[in-house]
Amino acid sequence: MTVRWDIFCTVVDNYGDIGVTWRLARQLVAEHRCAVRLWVDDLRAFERLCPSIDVTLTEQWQQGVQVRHWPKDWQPTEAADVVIAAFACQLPSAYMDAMAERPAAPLWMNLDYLSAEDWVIGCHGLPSVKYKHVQKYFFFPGFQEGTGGLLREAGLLERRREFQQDGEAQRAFLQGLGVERESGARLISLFAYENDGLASWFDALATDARPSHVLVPESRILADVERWVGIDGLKAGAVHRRGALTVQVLPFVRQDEYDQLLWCCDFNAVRGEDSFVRAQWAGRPLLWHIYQQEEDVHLEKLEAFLRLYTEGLPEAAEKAISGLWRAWNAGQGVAEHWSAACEQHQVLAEHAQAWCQKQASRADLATALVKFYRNWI
Ligand code: TRH
Repeated sequence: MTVRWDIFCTVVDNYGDIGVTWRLARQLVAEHRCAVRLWVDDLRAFERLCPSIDVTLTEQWQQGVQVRHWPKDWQPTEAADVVIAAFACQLPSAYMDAMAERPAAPLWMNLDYLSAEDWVIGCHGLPSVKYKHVQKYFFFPGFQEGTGGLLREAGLLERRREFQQDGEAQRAFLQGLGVERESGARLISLFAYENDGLASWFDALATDARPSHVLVPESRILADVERWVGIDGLKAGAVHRRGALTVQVLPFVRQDEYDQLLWCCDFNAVRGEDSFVRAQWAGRPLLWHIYQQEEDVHLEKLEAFLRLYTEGLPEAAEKAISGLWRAWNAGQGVAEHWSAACEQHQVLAEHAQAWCQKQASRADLATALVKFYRNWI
């Protein structure tokens, strides 16, 4: 019997909420034959990752997923067998009543934000609150045994490896974005929040002996890029050269194309949650701009991840990557740290591959969710 899933997503800001839930919904359909309704309150954010979304529709099918606009004025609907509230979003009260009225209560889970902190292991899978007799559970993604794992589609690493070995496929992909890769140039993708440290990084790249080509999808960091370049209103397609650095603005691409962009680059600057995980699956060195939280709690999350990620690295490489990440997240100058990371590039590149393999040896998040449901019934 097909298991019916409802995934609820409120777009708080940015693209992580919809990015994660859209990825999960597709995987549950494609790999676990689930019937999935994805309820999203902001179809415009969704449209940026998936341009085939029609923002005027209340209901539509996309890649086997039933996408439903989550209206403020909720209309009665039957509850599914498994209900996922992504990132602690509040379900409509009429829907919670529908859950309680089912002959058999659904499995209700909160899919939490990703964190490398140790406490996650102790909380993953625990019961949370109850609504009437319907029990809610915590489901935590994570990097360690005892967590829900990371989203990773079947065959992802094989597809990535094939693409990375196929120079022609990469050239054609980049050409489609208007990018001509100069031979010998370091290719870098840059997706980040506003960051005062950007100018110091670009200065270092511009005066470097090796040329760099930085690809910047239209996003929040663009204002800092404009300041450095000295031109306002940069749009996709804009190319600026200074010294050894070429900066090129890209359009915001489809989610699967973003993967390919990461796979092409020698180094990826990413942010938030989903792009951060995708950069790890790219198997290349990365720089993470973590989502800022009140009272700087994000800095503890950054340190927790660094502790795990740098395990086994020689001291010089560990210092180089940690220094770079800390400076970037503090919005400080990164020139010195960048140069240290470049010196360690080979070690960091091998480490990125090893980390990716280690993470891929564990069950992926969609499989873990399905297993959680099977064990629960
Ligand atoms: O957009 P984000 O900053 O989202 C954030 C984080 O998830 C954060 O943890 C959360 O608290 C906050 O939202 C509310 O970064 P993230 O998570 O990387 O999501 C970006 C998504 O956009 C991801 O799915 C990749 C996708 N993307 C594209 O599809 N095309 C693109 O060109 C780019 C740059 C990204």
